[in-house]
Amino acid sequence: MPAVDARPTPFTFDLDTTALLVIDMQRDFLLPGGFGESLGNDVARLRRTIGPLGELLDAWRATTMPIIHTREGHKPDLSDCPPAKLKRGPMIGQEGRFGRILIQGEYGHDIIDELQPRDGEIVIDKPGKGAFYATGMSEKLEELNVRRLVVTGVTTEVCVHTTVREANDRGYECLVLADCVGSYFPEFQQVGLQMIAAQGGIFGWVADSPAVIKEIQ
Ligand code: C5J
Repeated sequence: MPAVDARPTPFTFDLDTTALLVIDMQRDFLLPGGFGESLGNDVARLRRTIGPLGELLDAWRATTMPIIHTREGHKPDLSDCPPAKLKRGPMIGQEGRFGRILIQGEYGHDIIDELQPRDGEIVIDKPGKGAFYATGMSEKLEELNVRRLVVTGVTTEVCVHTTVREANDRGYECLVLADCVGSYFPEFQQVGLQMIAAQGGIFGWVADSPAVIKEIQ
């Protein structure tokens, strides 16, 4: 079995039961002038993941292992957006530079051009932070016989963390790639990654993408 040099211990996986998860690499979060930036965030902190993630996708696409992309967002009538979420995120559904913010079908809701899903890759739309809540994620992973997830995307302390915690509780082993996950807040990036691998890997493992690429090429 391939073993990736990871913290706190090597991460072993096999090509039959491992999938790549790419979380919320959406224009609303990553494009200059978009939703994320309009909240006062520096999108460069997320955009640093695009290069490494592109290289990882190139290597992963040469294998038979599944690729699952997620997108955070809501139906145009916001019927799947809990009032509490809307209260703390009043811009959701409002008209932004790239269409209605975090609304399915809008330009800003879709995945950035550089990392657009290819034919045969799975796209899961999610109304929450976690990729398991109110989605078909569990069923899809069962169908694909996936037991391990290599996790990438944004943002580290929000949707990546929530998804890794959900996956951990469901028995999946998660390897989070530090150079392929991003936060608007450098301190959250650092601590968020530390939290995953602390206490013997309480939520999973952490590594960098070249260590994975080396094992799958
Ligand atoms: C946030 C996400 N930060 N994808 N979403 O609201 O992390």
